[in-house]
Amino acid sequence: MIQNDLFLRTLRGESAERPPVWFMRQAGRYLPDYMVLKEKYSFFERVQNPDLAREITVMPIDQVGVDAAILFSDILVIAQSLGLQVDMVTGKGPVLQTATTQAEVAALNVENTEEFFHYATPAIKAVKEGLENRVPLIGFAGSPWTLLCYMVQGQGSKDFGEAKRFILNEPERAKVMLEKITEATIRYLHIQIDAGCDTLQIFDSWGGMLSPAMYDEFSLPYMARITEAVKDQVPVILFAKGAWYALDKLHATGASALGLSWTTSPDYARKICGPDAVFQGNLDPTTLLASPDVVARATKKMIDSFGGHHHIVNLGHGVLPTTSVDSARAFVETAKAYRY
Ligand code: 1CP
Repeated sequence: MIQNDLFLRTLRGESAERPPVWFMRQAGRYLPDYMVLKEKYSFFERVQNPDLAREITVMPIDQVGVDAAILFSDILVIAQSLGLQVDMVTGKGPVLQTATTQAEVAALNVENTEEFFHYATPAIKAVKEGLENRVPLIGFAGSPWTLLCYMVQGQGSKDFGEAKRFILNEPERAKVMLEKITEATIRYLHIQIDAGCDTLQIFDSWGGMLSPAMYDEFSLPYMARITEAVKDQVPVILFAKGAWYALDKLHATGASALGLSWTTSPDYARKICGPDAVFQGNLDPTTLLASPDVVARATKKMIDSFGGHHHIVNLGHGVLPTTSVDSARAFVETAKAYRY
């Protein structure tokens, strides 16, 4: 049994004395002790070595006191498992081998999933040991559309113009690719569940870059398939950043909670999804660049705006690398001191 099960109870729609709190990208980026490990080991060593994965995943539990842990890994591991080279380049971010031609898309190998992820089970088991049943562990994957963005563009981008050109010019080939990513993702999530992840989040970080009609065609069906494949085993959180127009359809997938970015108001989300929906979010991450007392006031106001129930406190996107540990703690402590 997990000692602090506030997060799991909230995901089940049960009432609670206060909202649970964790934040996206809490396991890397801003903690000084993480920076030391980052200097010493490559990114994929940190992901694949069970001792390093445990140390990094548990760090924010010990140092900032969040109510849930998120496995240290990256969404781009699915691109690797399908056979593409991924390099994390210091100062630049991820650089990927791309797949756009018919032959390159045909070569993406779903059958390699279990063999590629041989490291994941020992890493997750080590993390669970390190957590000592204190808080639940969140496993995760990227959405197929967000993965396609990187696999076509080859790196991060402001507009993912190459990825959009690809789905416009080659919609059928794009769908073959999205199918393959979906299948590999479902297999990988089953590995995460079997190894001990208590819940899963799907990051559709670039969902909101699509028009509503394009979202219905190129992202939603694959998010729905993934949710359907795992939701009877663990609660699923869908975070489609900026895709406020799809909230009703994302809710209809049967996911346990929906993540909101800071551009979506809780009032609007509750109106669209009804009073029983559970939401996660949605403080603007740049707020944490302010001083701790400003952060505390803004966090309290944000929690108030969710109306006193069915809420998981989080940011509206990942924590920024320049965030101070004191401001991150002010965010967490404000949520922990809150009472409904
Ligand atoms: O060595 C480093 O520290 C490199 C920075 C880094 C880190 C810490 C990358 C490269 N990935 C990660 C870890 C990571 N990524 C986690 C682990 C848990 C945590 O930090 O709490 C998670 C959940 C992710 C998810 C992820 N990776 C997303 C979805 C969430 C989001 O922020 O939108 C995305 C889009 C990525 C891609 C990625 N990986 C790394 C970077 C710098 C990026 C963004 C690239 C870009 O588009 O510019």
